[in-house]
Amino acid sequence: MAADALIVVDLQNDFCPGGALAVAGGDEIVPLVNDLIRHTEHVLLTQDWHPAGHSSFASSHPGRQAFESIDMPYGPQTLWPDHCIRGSKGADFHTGLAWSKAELVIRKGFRPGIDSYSAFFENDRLTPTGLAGYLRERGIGAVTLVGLATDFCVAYSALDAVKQGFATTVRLDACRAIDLGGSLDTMIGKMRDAGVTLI
Ligand code: VGL
Ligand code: ZN
Repeated sequence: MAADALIVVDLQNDFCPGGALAVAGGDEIVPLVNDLIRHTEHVLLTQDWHPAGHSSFASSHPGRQAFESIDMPYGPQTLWPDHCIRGSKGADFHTGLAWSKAELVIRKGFRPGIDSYSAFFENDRLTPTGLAGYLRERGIGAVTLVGLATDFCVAYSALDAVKQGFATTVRLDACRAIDLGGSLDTMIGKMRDAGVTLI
């Protein structure tokens, strides 16, 4: 029988209160996520992992502000405050997260010219991270996603997981959203339409 995996998305200091791109209540989910980790055999983590000067940072585009959208060669891209710079404190997992059980940490967003919300494909929607192949080789057929942020990295990961043929669940009670211009409602609708199980 195919196994299940829990994927904890970007539960990093910069997405928690006090961080560079804080998600409201981001730290509140840590106890529940730890509970899910305890009760799941296969645990994977994702880690947003940008080089300094990354193209998704507003600071890399003179005259542009964070949370504006720009056109990149691969399509529209929201600009963000500098965050999750690889090796920095902000890129570390939240100190309360019981991450040691994780069998894999998948890092994303490390190519200077492409952002990556999804744990499966970067924002050009073509460059794979290798996660789908890893899950298939491990015999994992179903994934449950939790973490930050609901309407960006969790949602893009969930939509790609379904497309890649994995039975996909998002535990909304163990996620928190950025909610930029209605993005939470939009992405919840997209996940529901795509066949993601929302709990
Ligand atoms: C994320 C914006 C930029 C996320 C990552 O984890 O949802 N959002 N980088
Ligand atoms: Zn990022």
